[in-house]
Amino acid sequence: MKEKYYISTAIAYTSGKPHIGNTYEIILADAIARFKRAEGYDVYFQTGTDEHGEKIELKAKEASVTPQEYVDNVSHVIQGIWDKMNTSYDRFVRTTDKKHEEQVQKIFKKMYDKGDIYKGEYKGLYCTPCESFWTESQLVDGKCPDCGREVKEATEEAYFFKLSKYQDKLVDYIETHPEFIQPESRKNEMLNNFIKPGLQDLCVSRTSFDWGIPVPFDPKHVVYVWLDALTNYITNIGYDVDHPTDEFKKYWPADLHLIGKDIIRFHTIYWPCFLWSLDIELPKQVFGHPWLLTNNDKIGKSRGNAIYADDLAELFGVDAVRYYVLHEIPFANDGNLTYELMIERYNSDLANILGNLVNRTISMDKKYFDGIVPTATLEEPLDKEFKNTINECIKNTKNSMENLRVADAIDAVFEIFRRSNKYIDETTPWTLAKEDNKERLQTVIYNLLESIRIGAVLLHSFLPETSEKIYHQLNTDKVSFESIQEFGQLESGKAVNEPEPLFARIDKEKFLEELQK
Ligand code: ME8
Repeated sequence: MKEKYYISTAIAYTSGKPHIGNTYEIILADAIARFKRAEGYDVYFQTGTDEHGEKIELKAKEASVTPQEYVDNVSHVIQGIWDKMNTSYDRFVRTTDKKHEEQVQKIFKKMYDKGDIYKGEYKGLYCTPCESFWTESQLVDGKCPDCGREVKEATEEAYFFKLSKYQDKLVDYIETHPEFIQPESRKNEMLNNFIKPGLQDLCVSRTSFDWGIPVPFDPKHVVYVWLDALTNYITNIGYDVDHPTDEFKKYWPADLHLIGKDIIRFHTIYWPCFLWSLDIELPKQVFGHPWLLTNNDKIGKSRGNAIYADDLAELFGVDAVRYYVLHEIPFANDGNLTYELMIERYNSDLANILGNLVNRTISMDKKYFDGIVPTATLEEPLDKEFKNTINECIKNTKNSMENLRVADAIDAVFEIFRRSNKYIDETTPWTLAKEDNKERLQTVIYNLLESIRIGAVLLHSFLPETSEKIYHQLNTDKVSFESIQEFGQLESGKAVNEPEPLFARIDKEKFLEELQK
């Protein structure tokens, strides 16, 4: 029996097309899911779209379509981008799925019957023309931020969830489960800034708009969008209030909820309390990844600086985009994206370090051995050091992935390619050829081909397409993690395929000029 591993991303809002920052998350999750599969886990990888709420209702109105038509279209666009980026999710879920909606209603009812949801009054500042409640801090010059008119104090009937009931349990849980919130700095932020100062009961229904799941026993209310959205993690793997399915029993608790740092609060405060209310175990870990900025600025559609993954993929190729975002966003700090940086990384890492290495090595094998993979027979002390470094890199990649340090992991893989380039400089195969030192030349070329194969096997989780191109050029089907446990599994005597450039160098000036146009 393979051990299961359930990983999820946030479900993206269908208010508009997702930018490269949102897309980073699915690529990050994909790298983790692929790596876990390669390690032998039975992976279940879930993503999807979050489709209810007032904002979407308004967007649909602006576009003169029904909310359902609006979300059908945007959800389709989002899934298209996830597919374009070659992400290997197992299920793409939508909160407008009937099955999900039914379960959310049952969940709401169960919490109500248990006494965790009660009817109360929502007090706030109300703008009558906009039919909206605002908090003091949302007002602009004391007036409605949408229409600029006066607001007045008002109360509205609403349902509340007893968050306060779970406060002590939550503090205790977070303190005794240091792995639950990652990175660690976020854990302290949640405890000290949000939970310990006191949890207030949460308003979990709205009557000011319609585009939501109706409260089953009081349908003029719709369920608060975060209660609806968070439960996607269980409703789509067969959770049922009355009869949890085998699939649910198999995959829950989730091993990892991968989300952005701005929504950690919802996942580590509301979500645990909702689950406890349903008598369900908590997910094992919530990882709040940092953000991707453009020109060191927050990406926002309204700021006019949104960059989209599909546009970048047209310009640079899918794997170059995957490489950039995975490599440039460290574990706990925001990353930055500009076209200049993207071109620099592309040229230095992908075209030079990786592309050149593969091209030179296969070409040398063609030139010196007619493309036949030679046998390594004349080892020198340098080779031992070389192989040790490769083995270290394998270990470092695995350790980094274990700790979700994906940027470090991809760097460890590239260390294999860097070390291999250095090995070429150290051994100078062209001199060996000139000196007719055939045995040594065979060994050197073999070691290089084998290190490229090992690198490609590890690279597969991050840049699957590139990795498969390398397998093809090497003409090898030795691509499992078992096959890299020991150096030397590439079969001698087989012929490699034609070398083909993996990444053509980009002329930065010309490229930026074209882009301006
Ligand atoms: O928050 N860089 O959806 P969403 C990296 N529907 N990640 C970013 C980012 C950036 N610049 N901007 C946003 C929602 N994200 C809810 C989730 S889950 C039950 C409901 C991340 O479309 C963000 O943190 O606004 C979130 O994890 C994901 O993109 C989707 O954001």
